[in-house]
Amino acid sequence: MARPIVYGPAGSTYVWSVRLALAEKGVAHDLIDVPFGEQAKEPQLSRQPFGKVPAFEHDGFALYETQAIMRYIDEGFAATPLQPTDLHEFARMNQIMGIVDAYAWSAIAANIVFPRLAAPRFGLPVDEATIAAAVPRAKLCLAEFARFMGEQSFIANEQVTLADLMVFPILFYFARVPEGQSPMAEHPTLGAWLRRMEGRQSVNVTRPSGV
Ligand SMILES: N[C@@H](CCC(=O)N[C@@H](CS)C(=O)NCC(=O)O)C(=O)O
Repeated sequence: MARPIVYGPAGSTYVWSVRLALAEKGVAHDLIDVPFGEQAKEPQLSRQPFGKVPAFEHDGFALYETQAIMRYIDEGFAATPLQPTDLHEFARMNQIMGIVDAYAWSAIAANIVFPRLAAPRFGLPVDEATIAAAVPRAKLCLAEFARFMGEQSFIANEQVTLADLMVFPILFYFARVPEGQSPMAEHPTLGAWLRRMEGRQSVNVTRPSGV
């Protein structure tokens, strides 16, 4: 069986989530970089017609949309399942993944982390107004993640699920920008979870260089 291929930059939160799912399943993969600014151009546009990363390929089967890719990986490869069998935990995992797509990625990754951390590296101005406007929603996302996690070890239940792998890259970066410091401190259980996640082998082998 061929190694899966992930297309996208290692630093992208969604790319990282896909690679974490592969690493959690113990599946070696190839990463083909799509540098910033190239995602809406060929050849990436043929892989992901909406001009985003990641795209994925396995045994000639092409797929895009992070949630679909992560579910493919979990269903398609052996090793410990990353989706709970308990109905309520399964639903909670799905809900959290939906929150990432609908609210957390845009508030935290696109509107705070990107302008604060990445824009200066690309010679772009830091959009302070966008950052400030996104903070309340970012805080709400954290409050909800902390509420769902409660006293559990991971966000949807006692084991790592796809929800943890989607939330992790976003909070990893958020904890590293000034706007993330006090919201993260308000939720010590999230800080402890972040440290637990950072200790996992899957994180170590996929961690983007320079972060
Ligand atoms: N719905 C897509 C979203 C992917 C996405 O937004 N990726 C970001 C990088 S983390 C991206 O490609 N941004 C570039 C852009 O919006 O132009 C998925 O789930 O894969």
